[in-house]
Amino acid sequence: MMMDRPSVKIIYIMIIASLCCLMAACGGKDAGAVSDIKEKGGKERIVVGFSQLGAESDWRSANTESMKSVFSKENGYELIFDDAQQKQTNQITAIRSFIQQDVDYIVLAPVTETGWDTVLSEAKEAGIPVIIVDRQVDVSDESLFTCWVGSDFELEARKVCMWMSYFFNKKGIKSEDVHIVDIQGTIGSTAQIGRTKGFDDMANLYGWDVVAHEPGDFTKSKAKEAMFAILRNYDNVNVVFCENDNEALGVIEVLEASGKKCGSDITNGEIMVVSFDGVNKAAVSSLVAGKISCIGECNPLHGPRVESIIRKLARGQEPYKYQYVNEKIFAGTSAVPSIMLGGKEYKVTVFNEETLYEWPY
Ligand code: GZL
Repeated sequence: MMMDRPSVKIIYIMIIASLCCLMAACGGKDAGAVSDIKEKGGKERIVVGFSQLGAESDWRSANTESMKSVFSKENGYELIFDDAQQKQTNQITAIRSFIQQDVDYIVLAPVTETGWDTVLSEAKEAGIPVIIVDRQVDVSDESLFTCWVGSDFELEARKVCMWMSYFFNKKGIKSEDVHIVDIQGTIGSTAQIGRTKGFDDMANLYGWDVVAHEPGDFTKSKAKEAMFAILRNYDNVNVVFCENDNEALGVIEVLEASGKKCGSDITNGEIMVVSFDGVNKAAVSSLVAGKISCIGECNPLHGPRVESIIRKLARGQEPYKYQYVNEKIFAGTSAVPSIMLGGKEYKVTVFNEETLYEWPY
């Protein structure tokens, strides 16, 4: 029996309507999004648990911001963020919570190097990859973490000390006339261990008089206490090696309050201050003003680097176990255009008002 035209027409409409409903049932997302979600293990979002050690410095804040801006809902992630307030026990608790929530990846910025074996074994047992970022962990079995990305802190220190050596040579300052103190970062952190080792090795190599090491915990307040103690006990210090910018700002405050001038002319009584990070705006302004003579860059923008690792893992690829970030040397003067270290030339980036204006932090 031949169907009349209206019946055929109705069937066409029903077929097209069914196809539209089918498309809508696919979530209405374009093919790209669906394949992208498939790439992320077929879930609606990738869940990342991030244990951040604290908020002690501008570097740390920039590092947190970098992670949060990358692991956003818009980018297809759910970020579970925990600020441990400088306490390893809080980080261990956070990691256990991430395991309970069965996150897809754990990212850990460890406050110090030791004490991670047990909790990382629990994460491994749960089959959750752990990415270490910034500082490192000292564990008995390197299979307890998937990989690490961060800075070479010892190299940072060697570069800043080499800059000083070039500068002292250029100004005719003898090594025995350099009386230097080290305001250390959080004791036991990779950044402190590396920067202190680089400092000690280079000071020894060049015969500088190392007057003292004082813990400054990467904070302005602790560094002020340390500098006050140094001024009470020593009267010959003419160079202060600060293991981060926040410490350097505290040191400058104390030196200026005690009537001293911060600058590179140590032959005529100024006190040279050098530092690390290059994230704190006030510190970079002090570089331009000449109150800080040299800053070893320590780049905090690890968010994209960690995401690149996660995408590799999601594709079944194996990232490098250790990934070091390339970093520069910043100075307020062009006296030392570049340094040679380990057979490699490092050009010095000279900061001025224009650089300051464009500085991204
Ligand atoms: C270095 C980082 C250090 C910074 C400090 O990567 O661990 O900790 O240099 C921060 O500013 O507090």
